[in-house]
Amino acid sequence: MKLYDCPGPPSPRRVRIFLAEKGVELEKVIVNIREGEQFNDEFRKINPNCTVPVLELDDGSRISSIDAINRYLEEKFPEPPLFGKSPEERARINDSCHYINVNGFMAVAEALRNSAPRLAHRAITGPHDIEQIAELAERGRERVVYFFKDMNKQLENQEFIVGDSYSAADVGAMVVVDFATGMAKIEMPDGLDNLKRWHEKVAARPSASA
Ligand SMILES: N[C@@H](CCC(=O)N[C@@H](CS)C(=O)NCC(=O)O)C(=O)O
Repeated sequence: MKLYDCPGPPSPRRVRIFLAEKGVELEKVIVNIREGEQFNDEFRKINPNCTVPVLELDDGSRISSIDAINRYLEEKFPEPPLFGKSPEERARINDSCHYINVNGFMAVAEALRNSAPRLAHRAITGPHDIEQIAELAERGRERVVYFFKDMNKQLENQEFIVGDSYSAADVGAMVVVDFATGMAKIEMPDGLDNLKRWHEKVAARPSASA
């Protein structure tokens, strides 16, 4: 197996943290997306959608959606389980991962990609140029604040995003919070004490620096 990776952006980080939690090291190929290497002819053959990460399997096939990559890694390296130990837990974690992708990750991407000058004409990842819309950046910022508040409420009576064990949902939510407060410069509102407590705890895990 081989991972096409790039240090910095949130999506490859979700896979690196997942691997670190499993204690697995993979061969890596760095694709520097700040230098535009995702658009090279060579990389387009690997992923026509021009995004990282990409996991190349031993049979030569490649997958590029984070949840598909992490679920495949879970099957290959089941310990420690990060998608739950029962069909019910797995369903709740998958449900949460979907929510985090749609309402967390996509909201931060909407805010950042519709406003950052370096992403002009690049409002959506992929091979096609798509223009920025300033109103979408504003809407994205509002959605991120709702996401913070929703996660804070979810963490009211539980230690982790889904129940009492660390899971793929915590990996996804932590990366979204860091993406929002870091690259997108969207501050976490005051008073979200559950979210802050949870973030301090998950960010202190050694895997967070992967
Ligand atoms: N396919 C991934 C998303 C991958 C993605 O959006 N990667 C970003 C980095 S975080 C990328 O490669 N961006 C390339 C670009 O901005 O042109 C998923 O399942 O959500």
